Amino acid sequence: MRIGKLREVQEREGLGAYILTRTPNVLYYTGSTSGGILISTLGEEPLLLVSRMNLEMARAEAKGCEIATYERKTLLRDIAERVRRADPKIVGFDELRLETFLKLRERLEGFRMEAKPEIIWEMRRIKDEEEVSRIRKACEIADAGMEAVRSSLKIGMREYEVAAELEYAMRRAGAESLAFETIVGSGPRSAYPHAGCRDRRIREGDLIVIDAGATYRGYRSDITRTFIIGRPSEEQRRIYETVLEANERALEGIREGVKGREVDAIAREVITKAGYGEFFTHSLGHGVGLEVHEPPSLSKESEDILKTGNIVTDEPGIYITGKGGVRIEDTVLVRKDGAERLTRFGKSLEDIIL
Ligand SMILES: [Mn+2]
Repeated sequence: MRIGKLREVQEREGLGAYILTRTPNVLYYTGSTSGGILISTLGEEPLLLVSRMNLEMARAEAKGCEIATYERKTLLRDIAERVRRADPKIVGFDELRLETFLKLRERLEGFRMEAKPEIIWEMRRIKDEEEVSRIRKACEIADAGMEAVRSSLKIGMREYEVAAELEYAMRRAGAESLAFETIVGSGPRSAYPHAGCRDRRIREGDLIVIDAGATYRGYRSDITRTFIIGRPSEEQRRIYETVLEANERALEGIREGVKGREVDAIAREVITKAGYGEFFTHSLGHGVGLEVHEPPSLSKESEDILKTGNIVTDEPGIYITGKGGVRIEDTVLVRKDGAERLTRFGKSLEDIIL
């Protein structure tokens, strides 16, 4: 059980009590999407405090913990009481709003409180078989969304209409929700990495960056493809091929034991050598799981060392203001000797020229 493993880590770190407030963390350790506050102390059974509204859901879903309801007025008192009973050397927590932290610290006078999100991420970043299979399915669903784009995208459509086709196909393929708000950035708007989705109509010669993902049984996927409608210009072709090479070379570099920043450097070097270094304005990738942005990070500064079971994105891009942008992104599974690409939608020029 994951919660048992958390207690082992708590023992190792001297965290007699650990408070989890983030819904994805509560889900990870209990299996319930009820949200609430999970308090793990050494000695007693973990306690999940949920709102009255979510009590039945927690009862049906949560495993390995005692369940009780809380009232907003008495929540901090209840947490403090449980924590005090464990008499911990250190009280760890994943995340607290500043105001909550200050109030709770008052109630826990005499105890040391420490933000320790890393002990959770240490576990969450290594996906077990069940998690991998859910993310694999979320990636298949996202691929189905891209197929729908390829078969429906036409000149004159508005960006939100393209998003609608994609999202409908993902729902039909089993998405329980979107992994995040779909990005459809066309023409000059493709140069905005976070373009969102507007009412602009697609025109001949546009680059169209589409970044989307699905959630399947809590787990997410993340894929970006850039489509070109009509005959690409020489420059569009050069930019596209540079980003594709960066994406593929980085993919070849991903394996257990490699540092996040080393993989970022592989992609960055390809783009810099082609003369576009200054236009690759973000990091190469991030972990994906219950959330769409998780550790480990593939960035210039990242000291994260990749391990078997990490699932990360590989998403280089080039963005030229006024002209447009290209991003190509896959979700990939880190293995001992290499990476397995979980998003399978084609990315050669033939696949994306419409
Ligand atoms: Mn991403």
